[in-house]
Order: sequence, then structure tokens, then C-alpha cells
Amino acid sequence: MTNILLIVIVIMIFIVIFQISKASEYVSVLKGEEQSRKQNNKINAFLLIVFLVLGLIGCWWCNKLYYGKTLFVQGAASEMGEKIDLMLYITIAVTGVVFFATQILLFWFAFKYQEKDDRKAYYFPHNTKLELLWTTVPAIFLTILVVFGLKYWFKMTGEAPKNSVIIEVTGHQFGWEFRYPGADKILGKKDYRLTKGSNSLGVDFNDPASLDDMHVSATVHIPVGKPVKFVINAQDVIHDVGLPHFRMKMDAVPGIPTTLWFTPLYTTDEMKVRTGNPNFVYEMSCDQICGKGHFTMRGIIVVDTQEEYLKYLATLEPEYWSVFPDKKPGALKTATTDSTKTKASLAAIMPAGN
Ligand SMILES: [Cu+2]
Repeated sequence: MTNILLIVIVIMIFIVIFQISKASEYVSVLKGEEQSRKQNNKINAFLLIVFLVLGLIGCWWCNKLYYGKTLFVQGAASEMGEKIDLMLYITIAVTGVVFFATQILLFWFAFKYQEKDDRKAYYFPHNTKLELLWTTVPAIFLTILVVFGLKYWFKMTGEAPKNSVIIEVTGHQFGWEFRYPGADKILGKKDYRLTKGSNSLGVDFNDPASLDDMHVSATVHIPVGKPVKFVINAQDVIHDVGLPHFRMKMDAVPGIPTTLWFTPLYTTDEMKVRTGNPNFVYEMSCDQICGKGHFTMRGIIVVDTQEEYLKYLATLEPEYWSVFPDKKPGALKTATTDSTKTKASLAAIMPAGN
């Protein structure tokens, strides 16, 4: 109903504009060409000032309406994200000054220097000094901004700190899979030809490093205050790991692993307090349109304290056991003790894997 109403309003506006232009045509015939041109110039000059004022009010109003709904307000949740926010603020400040100065001058000049009988236009075709100035100044500013951007880009995609938590992220139509490297901190090899049945990631279990790797779907836990490195893959088409709260994103490309690393500043619980939203979660979106289920690719990142994180890891079991249930120690022997099950049973399965 609202849509039909909107369409009717738009059509009415077009009809009104059409009628006004037709009427002014008749007026110009009556008054004579010269006089009507002068009058049209006056109206146009006035309309340009109206456009300027309404445009500026529109800018202010949009900002007022939407700023509170952006993720800017709650601040970045990673160390790198704070630097990226600062860079964005500087960019907005510089381009904002230029935007307001040029737009106000553009419309004001069009109004002030409108056609008048006692004034002749000044012929001003070229000025080398001015050309140089307005080419080099923006070029220098943009170069500075680009250099800062590149610096952070090389940092977030470059070598992660030695103590980083490494997690593999795999995108597929339509969801995210995560793999923890286990106690050896090495992700086992993969081969897409091994992707079948319950081995949905194509992990090569002949690689001893694979045996303690743990696979979870959709939700991933990471520790606060520690660098976290994502090793990113895709299984079918290009996806993109979007981490808006951390101000990070990176393409997930089939066959070409990509990486990014960041240090989360606040746990999920701390963010619930900071945002005043008891339902707050760190979201991971797919930032690359990848098919009809693209919108459902919502991953959740839980930022834990160090203790909570270790506790969580202890609840996970190696993927090896779910792919080869008969290799699970409990399946061969009688029950293992709960708290040390991962370590004890890993020792048991290592020789079997070799
Ligand atoms: Cu996707």
C-alpha cells in the first residue's frame, strides 16, 4: 500500500513539473525570449541557493538520524581497528572540509554572479599556478592517506606475532567452519580431494599435525587481549570474512589461503556493558555476494577471557575422532577420565595416525 502511494506521489510530482515547464513556455512566448531568459536565470540562481541550503540541512539530518546506528559509536573492538577508525576520521575531516568549501562556493558563486545588465563576464580561461596548486595539494594529501592505509594493510595481512592464536576459517555456500590447530599449534594439511562424508574440510589425517585439530561450525571462541590470526579459505566460490566490530575484512578465495590478524580489546561480556545491549554478539558476515543464501552466512565470534577460552578449548574433541569414530579411545578402551581426556587420548591416537 505504502509503495503504491509512493509511486502515485512520484507520478504527481512529475506531472506538476511538466505542467510548470509548459506554463513557463507559454509565458516566454507572451513576454518575448530575452525577458523570459532573464527571469529564468533569476529563478535558477534562487533555486541553486535553495538546493545548497536544503542539501546542507539534508547532510546534517542524515548524520543525526544514522550516526547512532553505525558501529562508529561503540568504537573499534580491536587494536588495529582503533587505528583504522582514526584513519577514517582523518579522511572524513579532510574530505569534509573540501566538500563543504567547494559546494558552498559552487552554489554561492552561481547565485552571486548571475546575469546582470550592468556586468560583463570576466574571461578567465587558464592559470598555471592555480592548476598546479589544486593538483598537487590533493595529490599530497591523498598520498599521505594511501600510505597510512597501506601501512596498516601490510600489518594486518603480514606476519602475525609469534604468540598468536591461529584459527582456520573456511567459507562455503552457505556458512563458516573453524579449525583449531590443537596442542601442537599446527594446522594439519588439507587436500580438497579428501573432502567426503564427515571429513567436510578435506583434512589429511595422514599428517600427524591433523590429529589434534578441532573443527567447529558457525561460532568460534577467541581469547581477549591476544593476537588472533585467521587463515582463510573457501570451498566453492569467493566469500569474504567481514568482522565489522574489529574493522577487519578479507576475501576467502578457493585455492588461495589469505590471512589477517587482530587483537580483540573487549570480551563479549564487556561489549554487552559497553554497548548497553545485553544481546550483543560479535558478528562475522560474508562481505562478498556468493549466492542465494549469502545473507545467511552469519558467523558468531565469542571473545572470552583467557580462562574461559582455555575451558572452552578443553570441551572440544579432535575432529579425527568424529571422522574415524573407531579411533576414539573410548571406543576401543573403557572410559577415559574427563579433564585430561584430550591429552591422554591424543597420546593414544598419535601412533595410529602414523
Ligand atoms: Cu559467502
